[in-house]
Amino acid sequence: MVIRKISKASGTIKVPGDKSISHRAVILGALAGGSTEITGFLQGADCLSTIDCFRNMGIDIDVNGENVTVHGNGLNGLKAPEQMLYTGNSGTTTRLLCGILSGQTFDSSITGDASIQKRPMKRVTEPLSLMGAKIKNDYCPLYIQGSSLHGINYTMPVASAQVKTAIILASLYADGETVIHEIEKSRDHTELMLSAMGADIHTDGLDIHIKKTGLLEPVNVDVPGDISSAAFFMVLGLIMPNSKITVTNVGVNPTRTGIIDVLHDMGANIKLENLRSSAGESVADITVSSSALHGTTISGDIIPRLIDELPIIAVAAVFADGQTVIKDAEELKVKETNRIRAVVDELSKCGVDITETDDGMIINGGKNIHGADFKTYGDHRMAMSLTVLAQLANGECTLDDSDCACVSYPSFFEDFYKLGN
Ligand code: SPQ
Repeated sequence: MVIRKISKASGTIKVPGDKSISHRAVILGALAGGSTEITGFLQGADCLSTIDCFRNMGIDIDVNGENVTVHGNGLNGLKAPEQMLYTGNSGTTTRLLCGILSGQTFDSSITGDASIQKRPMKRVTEPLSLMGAKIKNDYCPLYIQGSSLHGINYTMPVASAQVKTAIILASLYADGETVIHEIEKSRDHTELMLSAMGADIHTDGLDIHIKKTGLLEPVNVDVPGDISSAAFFMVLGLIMPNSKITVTNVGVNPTRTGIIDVLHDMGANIKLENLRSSAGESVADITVSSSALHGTTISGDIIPRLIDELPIIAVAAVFADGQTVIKDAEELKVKETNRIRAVVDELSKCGVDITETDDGMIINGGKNIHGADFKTYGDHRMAMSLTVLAQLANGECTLDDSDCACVSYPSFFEDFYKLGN
C-alpha cells in the first residue's frame, strides 16, 4: 500500500476502546455470577479472539458492535473446550487464559498464530507451576492439566501486567493467600476491575494480595478509548505543521500515561481536559498542537507505563531536535515482533540516524527523511507508527501489510484520513 500523505491534521477524534480493558471485561465477565454489559468494547482481532475462546468454553456472549453482553457462569462455570483454544495474535489472551485454565477441573490446550508461537510463555508457566499448575511447553501450543492450586509469595522478574494478571486469575482458584511483588508498577486494570467485582484483592505499593473468591459480582464496564491508539494521533498532531487534534474520552489510568509525561518532557503542546472517572478508570480529552520537540532520555520505571507506545515515541524523536535515548526497554524484544530491531531497521531505511542498543535505541533527530518501502513484520503498532512517520518523508513510502492494524484498531486508516486535509 502507498501511504497517502496529508498536509495537516486537524479535528476531533474518538479512538476505539482500550484493548487491555476490553479483554479483561470479557474474561472477568465470563467468571462473574451473572451478566456483564460492556459498552465501548474494542472490536479488534485480539479481543474477538478472547470472545471466541470463552464461547468455546460454553459462555454465551452477545456482540452488537461496541455493545457486548457476557453471560457469566460463575468462577466454576466454564466447560471443557472441545478443541484447542486459538488466541490469534494476542499475547494478553494467551497468558491470561493460562492463569484461569490452570485451576480448572478439566484439561485444555492453547495456541495462536506464528507470532504467538514465538512469544515466551515460561514467564507465566513458571509462577503458575509454583502454584501447582501443570503446563507442558514454554511456547505455544501449551497443554494444561486442570489442577488444585495454592497461593504463593512471588517476586516478579519482569514488569508485566500479563504475568501479574495470570497469577491473579489463578489465585481466584487457589487455597490460601497469594502475594505478588512487582519490580515496577505495570498496568492495573485487572486489580481495579476485580476490586469493583468484590474480589478479595488489595494493593499496597508494589505488592498485590489476593485470596480465593467465592463469587464475582458482575459490574457493567464502559471501556474508555485506548491511549495506545490515541498515541498515534497525539504524535501526528505534534509533528505535522499547523495541526491541532483533540482525542476525546481517552483512558488516562496513571499506569498507562508515560507517553504524556515523555511528550511534555520533549516540549509538546499537550493538554488534558474534562478529567473524570468511569468505573474506577480515569478518563480525559487530550488536545495536541504542532510543537517544536527536543530529544530526551526515557528509562527506568516509566518504561512499563509506555511500553506499547515506544514505536510511536521513536517517530516523535525523529522530528525532535537533538538526541533521544531509550533504555531499559528489553521487553520490546518479545512483543508481536522484536520492536527494537523492527523500529531501527525500518526507520534507518528512510535515512533516520538511529542505533540499536541492547535495551533500546538512540535517535539523533531533526534531520530530513526520504521515502522508503516499509515492512510491518505483521505488527499492528509498526503499521500505524510507520504511517505517521511517512507523513513527513520527502518521497513516496509504502507499507507491505496494512491489514495487521485490525489487531487493535480496525478503522485506523479511515480515521487517519478523516483528520487529514
Ligand atoms: O496482547 P499483546 O499481543 O501482548 O499486546 C501488546 C500490544 O502492543 O498491544 C504487546 F505486544 O500489549 C500488551 C502490553 O505490552 C498488553 C498488556 C495487557 O493487556 O496486559 C500488557 C503489556 O504486556 P506485558 O508483557 O508487559 O504484560
